Amino acid sequence: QILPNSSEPLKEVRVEDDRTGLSIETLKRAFADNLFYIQGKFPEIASRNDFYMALAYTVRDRLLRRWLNTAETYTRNASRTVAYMSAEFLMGPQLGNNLINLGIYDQVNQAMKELGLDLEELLEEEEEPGLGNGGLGRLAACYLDSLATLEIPSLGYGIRYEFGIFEQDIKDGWQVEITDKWLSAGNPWELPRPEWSVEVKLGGHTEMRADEHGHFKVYWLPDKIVKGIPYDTPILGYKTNTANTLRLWKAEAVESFDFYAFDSGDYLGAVHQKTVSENISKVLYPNDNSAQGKELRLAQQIFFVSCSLKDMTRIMAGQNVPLEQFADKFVIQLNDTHPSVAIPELMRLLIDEHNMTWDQAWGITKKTFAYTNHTLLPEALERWPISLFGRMLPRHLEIIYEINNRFLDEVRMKFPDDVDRLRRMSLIDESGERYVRMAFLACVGSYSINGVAALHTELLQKDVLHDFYEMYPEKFNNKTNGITPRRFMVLSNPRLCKLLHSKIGDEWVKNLYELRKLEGFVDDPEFRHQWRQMKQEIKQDVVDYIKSTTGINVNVNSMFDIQAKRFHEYKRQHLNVLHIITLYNRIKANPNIEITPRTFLFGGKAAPGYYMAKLIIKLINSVGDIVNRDPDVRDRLKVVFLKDFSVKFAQKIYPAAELSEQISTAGKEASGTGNMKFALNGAITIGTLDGANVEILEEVGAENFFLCGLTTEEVYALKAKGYKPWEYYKKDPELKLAIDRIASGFFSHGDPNLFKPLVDHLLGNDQYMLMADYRSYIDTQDEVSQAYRDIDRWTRMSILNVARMGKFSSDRSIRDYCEDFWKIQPVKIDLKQYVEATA
Ligand code: Z2T
Repeated sequence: QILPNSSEPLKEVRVEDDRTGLSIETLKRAFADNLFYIQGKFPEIASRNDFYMALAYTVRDRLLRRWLNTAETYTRNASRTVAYMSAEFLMGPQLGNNLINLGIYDQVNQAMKELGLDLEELLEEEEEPGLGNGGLGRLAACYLDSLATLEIPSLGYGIRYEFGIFEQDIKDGWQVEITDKWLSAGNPWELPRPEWSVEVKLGGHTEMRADEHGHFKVYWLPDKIVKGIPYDTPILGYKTNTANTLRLWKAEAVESFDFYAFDSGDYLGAVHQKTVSENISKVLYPNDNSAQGKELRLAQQIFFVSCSLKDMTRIMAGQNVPLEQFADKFVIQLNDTHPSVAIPELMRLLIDEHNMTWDQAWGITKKTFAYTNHTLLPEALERWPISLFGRMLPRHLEIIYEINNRFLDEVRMKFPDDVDRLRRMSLIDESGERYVRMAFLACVGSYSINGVAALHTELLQKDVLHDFYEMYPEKFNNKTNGITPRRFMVLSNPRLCKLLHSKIGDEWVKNLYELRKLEGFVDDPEFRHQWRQMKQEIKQDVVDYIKSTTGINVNVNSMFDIQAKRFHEYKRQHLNVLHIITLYNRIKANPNIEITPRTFLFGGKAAPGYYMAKLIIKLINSVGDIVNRDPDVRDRLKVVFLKDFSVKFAQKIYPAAELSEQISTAGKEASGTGNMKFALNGAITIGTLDGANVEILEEVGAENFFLCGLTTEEVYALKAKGYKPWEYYKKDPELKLAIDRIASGFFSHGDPNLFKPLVDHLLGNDQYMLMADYRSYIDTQDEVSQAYRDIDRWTRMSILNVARMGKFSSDRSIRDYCEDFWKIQPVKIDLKQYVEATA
């Protein structure tokens, strides 16, 4: 009997697989299964982390089919692929983003509710992989999201740091660093792929030897070998079948070390070697926009670059693509110079290990690499002392010398009799101690060189890379940065999304220019009311959060004025502080003065070795201690330092912002991307004409942007004619009083020494020209205060900022890269096909 007869009850029919099904019932069953079989817990004793892990595995199961299908399709088609090489990927928490991109947020939310769990709480539980410092690392993460959403075959290559960016605590107003242990509770999002491990050589020397045919060849005899193990994380596209891969390398000792040790009896020595090898992927260097020149950092760079290039040759072999076609199969995007040692490494692979001629190898190399520059700051341009470089990478140094010889011949040909130009452009800096100039190497070895905002690219061409622009004008192009609206709107700002949904639908998630349709509602008073209501609710959440984490009472009706970014003098958080002190001084002079209530929120980390940045953090907290307590202030001003700014935290804070502080010295911030995240969430910018601010202003219109400060040309001109910060101080009584208050010890329990280094900098050379920009900044802030009092005007500005942010989607950036010089087309992933083929 096959069919049940009518007297038997019907058996439950499972049409969905527990690992793929999306119905609420199936999700619940899968969750229970994972809690039991993976976490090994009964619900009664499960911790919140167990629940998080069970849910993470439930979601991972649901994306594996996409992931394997994507890999299979790319392999079958031998698709042209972008390899995005970056020392940093600041991914942020994965669970929420995967729910959004899979389109199952609401189902999972409901399933958890029915199990008596709160999805929000489970999302909170995730330790984010903080494998980046700031903008550069987060940009890489946004680009991976857009690449997958646009269905572009791509691989992210980087380092699986055991310790990411440090956790920040504040003690007595000072930053204290705590090591980040993001892996301690396990990482459900990665799959180790030990079968694809590779070995990397380091140190030693080179020798010329004849091969069996009597041809002379260079042999590199390293004194150390480390193993790289790839760990893969799936990168889902938004509502597509595509799941690309982020492949991060972990360093381990090669097994053979132990055998050598037993042979020689030096067991402890071998164990020590093991530690040395594993150190390579141990910790992220915590500097944003400054190069440290440390040996271990160079080891990290060659390590991940060499692993990745070998991985790419393995992939090609698997697809029967000959190495001669390397540049057709892959384009390698260098995220700054951190991976630029890939240029001599690819040359070495092709020549030494695959017997190509120099010209053949160089032809391929020059067609493979594209270089993105992210900074104009001289201290952030990487240079490696020749001695250090040659000790670790003797063969690469030889190759760089050869590249340089041929390059300088080219320069000589194009610009005869220009000795000074040769000296300026040489890949080797010989002005004192000799260095390899990595940005120059990247320029020579790439077919494309791009800046990250229009102004930045212009300044690269005029200034930092001017000689290279004259040499290779055709290589230069601009690719203005962008941000992913999936994480920084759909996931982080559900209230705003709901309101948008009711007016303009959801098309904007994949085509951000659709936000323009909002302009049609700006004159609708009911809509403006809803907009304000929404902002108020978000602000209230943040007020509650601040109360519970810091104990500080924040007035929800005050303007939320936020500066959240890495601490650096060029970003001028201390200019913001001078404004706070100025308002405070006005109150002290006249306690009944009319003042627009403001809450000043700061977030961000300082590099552990950057003394001045840490002192600025201390200053903010010290000013806050006074301002927040002074009864004369009557709660009209509040200063809050939100510690441990991270992607997770950023997602909470951007939606609540009303004023976005983007006040770097003109010509210093390459682009900025926080500026875009704030504006997309309805904050209005007060900013200088720097980085992408210029383009934000252009998009939103001058009437919806508060512009202040000198232009880049004015900064240059003022420096050229001789800048005297002291004069500004003397002439502006409000400025003088603000500085004097700091200098006198007013904010430091009477200690005039605490902030002396800061004051001396400002009145001495003031490299970043705070004194010159102070008056313009304060006057503009006074306009901001005025504008805020006109609720309707402010709301319109806020709506129009959101409506006009279309350009700043990372989808637009990635499309530009694809069309302009990657020359890669989307590849559709068909899920059904594979299921049938394997059934
Ligand atoms: C970084 O985050 C940035 C530039 C760097 O230059 C290094 C780091 Cl770690 C070497 C930032 C820029 O400061 C910022 O303006 C830009 O928006 C971001 O990279 C992404 O391009």
